[in-house]
Amino acid sequence: MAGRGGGLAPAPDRSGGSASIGAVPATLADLPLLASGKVREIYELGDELLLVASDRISTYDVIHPTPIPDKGKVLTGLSSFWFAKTGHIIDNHQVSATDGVPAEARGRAVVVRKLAMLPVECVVRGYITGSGWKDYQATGAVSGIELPAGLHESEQLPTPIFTPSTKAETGHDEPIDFDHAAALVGDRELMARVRDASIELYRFAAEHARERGVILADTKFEFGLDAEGALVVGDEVLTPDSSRYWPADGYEPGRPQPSFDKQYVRDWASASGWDKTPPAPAIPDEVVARTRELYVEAYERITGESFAAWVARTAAA
Ligand code: PZK
Repeated sequence: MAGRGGGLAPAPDRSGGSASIGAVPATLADLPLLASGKVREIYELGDELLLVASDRISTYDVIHPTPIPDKGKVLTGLSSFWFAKTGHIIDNHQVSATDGVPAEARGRAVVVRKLAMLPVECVVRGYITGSGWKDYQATGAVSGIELPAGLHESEQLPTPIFTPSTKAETGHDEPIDFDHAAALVGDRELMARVRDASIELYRFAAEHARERGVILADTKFEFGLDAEGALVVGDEVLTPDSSRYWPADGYEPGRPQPSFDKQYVRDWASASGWDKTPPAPAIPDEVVARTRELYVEAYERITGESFAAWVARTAAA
């Protein structure tokens, strides 16, 4: 495999300003790393970007040293599925899951258009849980939206609500109200379109998932403006990492619900005696295997196609 270190090969020429590069880069190591998140990376790819999902998993906000095989492919396949299904609601940044994707990243990476990202996290909640439940208990409201009295933990809300938050560089995102989000974006009319698109995407996905036995409790979107100034949804959408998916079977308001994908790891991690501060413990083989199965099951339930079909569709020639 071609490495970074040899110093024999010249850097690929990415000048010229064409919309896409000619040859597919051999390896990720050949690409400039633009940003690294807890579980994924973004690389420069000529005038476009390569968004790569890893197999890393976090519980209680800490990354475990043990990967979940195929998790990155499942998340990329799910995001790609939703992008393809929701173009009637809003345009998205995805260009291709094949053309331009290096062989080693096939299935877990997509080429995307560069956007000017808006500086807010666009959360939609259909159920009251997590930090929303905490805020509701403390104040009766979430992101400035007053909710009915007497809601129970994990209860479905009368209507989905838009609860934006700041994008914290480090630490946790802070909930903000619509006015604060509009001020950060600098355009109230644009922010209203972001809110409406977010709620419409949530409604569409939650209805689709519910027909397949899965509750989409809440989700987070990121939007940007493309080269023409058009509003576009970016990042990954409606994946288990950006959303709370619950099995509909056994749903019962009044308590926290088990996560479709991560509950097995969380339960094991809790029982292990780990105090939930870094470093996270290694995950035993049987917990890894069961969790991988749950990710694959989520893909297959939601998309209605085999996970093997996604892998085959995106494999290098
Ligand atoms: C962009 N992020 C967050 C995601 C990370 C960080 N289409 C785009 N254009 C410009 N910037 C971004 C995107 C997208 N998506 C997204 N940061 C920049 C992020 C994944 C890994 F390290």
